[in-house]
Amino acid sequence: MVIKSLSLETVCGITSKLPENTKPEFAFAGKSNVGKSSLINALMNRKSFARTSSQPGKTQTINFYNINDVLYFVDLPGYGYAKVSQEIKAKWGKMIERYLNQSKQLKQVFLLIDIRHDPSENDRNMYEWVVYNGYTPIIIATKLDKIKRSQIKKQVKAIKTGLGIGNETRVIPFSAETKQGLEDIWNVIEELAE
Ligand SMILES: Nc1nc2c(ncn2[C@@H]2O[C@H](COP(=O)(O)OP(=O)(O)OP(=O)(O)O)[C@@H](O)[C@H]2O)c(=O)[nH]1
Ligand SMILES: [Mg+2]
Repeated sequence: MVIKSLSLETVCGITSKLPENTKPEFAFAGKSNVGKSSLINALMNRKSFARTSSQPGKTQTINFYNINDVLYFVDLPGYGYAKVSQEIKAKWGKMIERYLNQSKQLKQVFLLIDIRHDPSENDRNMYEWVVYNGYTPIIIATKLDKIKRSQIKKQVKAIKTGLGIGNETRVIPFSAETKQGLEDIWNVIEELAE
């Protein structure tokens, strides 16, 4: 898809009302610092339209990016950020839950997991949550450039085992640095956006 226009259309905080969009939405979930905003930037072909940071916890709102007036990318707040209080964590959780539960336009959830690490308890909970709400997430194994080629298969398998998923769930290795995997992700989006 050629990006002709994009805008950060809606930013939702803990208490905000969620937008009732009429175009398909694609959501990106995952631990803080896993690379959600970087993936969204890669998809939009921009360096830093979605704010990224080496400090985890940057995206603390649900951000809706309007792409070409055709679809939305939804940047969800990262979980598992240690420096945030239990109370705030619980509120973010509720906000994500509310979104998964209420969105009428959500077509696909991409759950991002760092390709170097086994899924955490939080990752498993997020996976279960998405499934509970009736979606089959696609797993994006991020930071592909950080491992050797020879390790990819093993790490993808570790992610599948860690989440307890079978071969029906897709895992797409991706690097925001090399853009490997980007086309596969765009293909999924374009197919579902029709
Ligand atoms: N080497 C490498 N670094 C990456 C990749 N993707 C993201 N990063 C880096 O990881 C850090 C976090 O990336 P973000 O995209 O801000 O992560 P996020 O998931 O949006 O984080 P929060 O907004 O805190 O939830 C940044 O320093 C990025 O440059 C990748 O594919 N390869
Ligand atoms: Mg972010």
